[in-house]
Amino acid sequence: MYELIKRDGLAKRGRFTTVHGVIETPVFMNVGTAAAIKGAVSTEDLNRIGTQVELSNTYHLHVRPGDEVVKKLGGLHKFMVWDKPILTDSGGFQVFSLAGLRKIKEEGVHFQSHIDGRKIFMGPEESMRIQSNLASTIAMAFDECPASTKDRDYIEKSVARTTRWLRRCKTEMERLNSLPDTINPDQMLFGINQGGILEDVRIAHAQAISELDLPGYAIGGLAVGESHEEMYRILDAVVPHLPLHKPTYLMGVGTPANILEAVERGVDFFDCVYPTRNGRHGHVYTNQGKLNLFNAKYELDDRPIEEGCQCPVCQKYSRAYIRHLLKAKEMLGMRFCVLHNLYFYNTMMEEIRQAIEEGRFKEYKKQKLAGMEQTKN
Ligand code: PRF
Ligand code: ZN
Repeated sequence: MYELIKRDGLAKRGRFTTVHGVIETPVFMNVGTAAAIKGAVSTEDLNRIGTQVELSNTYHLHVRPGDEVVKKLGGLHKFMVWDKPILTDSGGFQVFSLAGLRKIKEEGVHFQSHIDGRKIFMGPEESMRIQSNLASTIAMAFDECPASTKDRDYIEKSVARTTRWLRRCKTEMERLNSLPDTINPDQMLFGINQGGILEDVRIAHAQAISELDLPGYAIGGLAVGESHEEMYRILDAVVPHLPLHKPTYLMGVGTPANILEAVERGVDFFDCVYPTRNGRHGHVYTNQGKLNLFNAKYELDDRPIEEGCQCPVCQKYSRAYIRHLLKAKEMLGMRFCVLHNLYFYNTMMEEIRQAIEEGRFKEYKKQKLAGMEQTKN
């Protein structure tokens, strides 16, 4: 299913074939947590700007509208009118970062909904059942992402439990895929590597989960408060211990610079809220750095966000107009910034793929970073 097309140093140019179509890697997955890209961007927009994968969240969709509702409506693809691949995160991370009072036990996690305070229990089996109801292309394993401040003893115990949870996820997913009323019987399960910033724990865990022979593996527990250098050090250590001929996914990362560094170390999949979140705050990416469109200096600037950008916004609208929309709190201002930013991220991935194919990734990375470092706010 994963074809390694080309290597340039450690960087991988891959092709991952799914029942919902092909994913060319390295790829950026566009975050639509609650089956919506924040900033009033539709799946039609995603298609228009040439994106490949959408990402949603088990926890959010379980709380609202409910995965049973989505199942009754034919699954997430039909519900949000998107026929390309969808990856769903397992809920593990969101439970730890969002939910109120929680208690972690061997069977799973007891916690309170961030919407109405209702008591919820989620373990590996519940997460797999919810993701099976959503019928995403790729389901993520139910893991614990321990805080970066936890000590070695805690991390080791947590990682061992995450491994036991992964075996339960695999068993449950196989069972669900064989049921007659399952919407996507080809749903795939990706394992998640954890271990904080302890290289030895990370490597042992990567080896243990690789034995389960899953179709892909993620690296979780990074970009949670450690420095960029620590994150790169962990990637240097762990990526070589994950299967070369399967996709590697770095969860929740990151800035364009983080993505370039991780691609160089062999990562295939990324997701991050930055392009959508920054766009909603009027921060837009360009090859000359990030702009804050609220800045007074754009009041009379009739140029597009970025000269030469082929996104639907830059074809027509000026910085001055978008600045006005943002200042007037018109939703259209946010929408324009988010569309441009998603286009920027997805186009960067396309440039990365091209550069790897042509064996000039290092050069491309250097030039891209040099441009973006001259941030002119
Ligand atoms: N686990 C899961 N989802 C995640 C993470 C994780 O560790 C992260 C960490 N950056 C983002 N999303 N399941
Ligand atoms: Zn643009």
